[in-house]
Amino acid sequence: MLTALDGVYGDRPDALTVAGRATSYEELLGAASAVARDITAGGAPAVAVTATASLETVAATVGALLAGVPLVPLPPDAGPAEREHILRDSGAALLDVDYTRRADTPATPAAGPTDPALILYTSGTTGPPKGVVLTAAAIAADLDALAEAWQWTAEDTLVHGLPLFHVHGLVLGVLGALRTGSRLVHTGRPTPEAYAQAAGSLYFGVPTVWSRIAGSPAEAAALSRARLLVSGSAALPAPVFRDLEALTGLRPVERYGMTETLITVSGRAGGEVRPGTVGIPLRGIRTRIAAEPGAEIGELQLTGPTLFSGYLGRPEATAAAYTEDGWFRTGDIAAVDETDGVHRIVGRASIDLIKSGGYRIGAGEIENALLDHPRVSEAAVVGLPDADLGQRIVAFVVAQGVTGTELTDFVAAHLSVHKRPREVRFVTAIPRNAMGKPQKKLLLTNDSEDRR
Ligand code: MCA
Ligand code: AMP
Repeated sequence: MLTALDGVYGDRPDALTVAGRATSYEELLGAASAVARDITAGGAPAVAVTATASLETVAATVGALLAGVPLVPLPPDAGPAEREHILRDSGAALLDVDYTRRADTPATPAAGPTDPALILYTSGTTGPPKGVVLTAAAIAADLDALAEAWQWTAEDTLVHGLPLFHVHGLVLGVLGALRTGSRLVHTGRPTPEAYAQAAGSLYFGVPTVWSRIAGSPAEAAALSRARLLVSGSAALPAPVFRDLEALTGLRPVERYGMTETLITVSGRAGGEVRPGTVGIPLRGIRTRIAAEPGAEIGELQLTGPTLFSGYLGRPEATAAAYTEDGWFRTGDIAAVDETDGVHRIVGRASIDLIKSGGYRIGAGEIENALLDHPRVSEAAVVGLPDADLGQRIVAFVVAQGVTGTELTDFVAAHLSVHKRPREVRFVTAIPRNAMGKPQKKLLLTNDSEDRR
């Protein structure tokens, strides 16, 4: 699975650099093998790591793959409620990784390709996050298809600074480098300055990162030496696309995916790229649009070898994610160009799934956290358009004797910092229909309430 660790691409002291610390494949394999031995000795059904941007997280991931025990990466900014939920739901034992401790002999991989390799927690419209189970086979199929689409090879230096607890940063951004043999520079944080300094050939970012780079012309100009800029996790605004092209001479390639499906549709290196489009299906992926008769847009559904094996311990939720004839329902609304098959993501079917800074956040989860505050009697959460984040989380609450900042800090401490509302609006009542269901569409348009 991790071809580079087999030595086929050679080695170098800075094969990987994470947040300023460089390491070779040999050192990584030694550290990961020591972790693998601990995992095997521990006997837990899954293991977790606090997924800071660090070599320790990389060693934990590789160690778990070698031991054949699924890894659960915990968001490092998660509060106690979110951490406890993830650890309890997965049954994972928390790893303590020391990167300086190395095994003398490399561990031999113990897992088969169809065993679970990663369990990534992701939000639905309601309730706490669910564990998405991904096999090594699904991950390998996705990485190979992406390598083909992006002409991604051991000649590349991949640069990004994305979090290591999601598909984008961990699967593409770390396992992708270890499978293709490309050098990896993880910048710690995805700042324009760090991206400019890293001198890569291939860059990954979420639209918020690209928008910040487009707003920093000197740093953007340094990326003109790159081969390919890739954007994903949310829609790249057309003005950002154009600004990047003007500043770097490169037309960024967009790709589309989900935690449950991995990356399924992408633009091609060397191919024609149009702003606002995400390209064509990757090798092995079939897509279809479930549209009403006469309509051109509808839900994007897909099948292929990169799909997850289910939500951990939730067979009903897994079954509900598929159509009767076995296609995965993405919940995204899309259109496909009749002539060239290029896909365009138009939006999401549910108002209750928010994408902010590339993070997927369920409105229900934030509402439940707010309702846990003793001063809050009602809460409705929506994503409002935001120039920097794509959408920003706005909480409408009925509450007394508490400030917006206190409620923001409450959510940041209980769930995670990146799930905090960026704005709290106090209202006298949440608009509801005759059934008592919040009418969130009214909240999206009604901007007249008090802001505090
Ligand atoms: C602010 N901070 C706080 C609070 N307010 N801390 C505690 N309590 C508060 N109330 C602090 C934070 O700790 C942090 O500190 C600092 O403020 C900045 O945080 P924040 O404003 O949240 O960060 P940002 O600058 O807005 O983040 C933008 C970002 C980030 C870097 C683009 O959103 C990001 O990394 N996004 C990537 C998401 C991603 O990888 N998604 C992929 C999902 P300090 O700076 O000290 O830490 S996978 C997926 O979607 C599919 C498969 C796909 O297609 O890829
Ligand atoms: P996640 O589960 O965090 O992996 O988020 C998956 C969601 O991100 C998808 O269902 C889409 O709504 C969104 N997404 C990912 N890539 C793109 C893209 N290139 N354009 C628009 N939306 C995207």
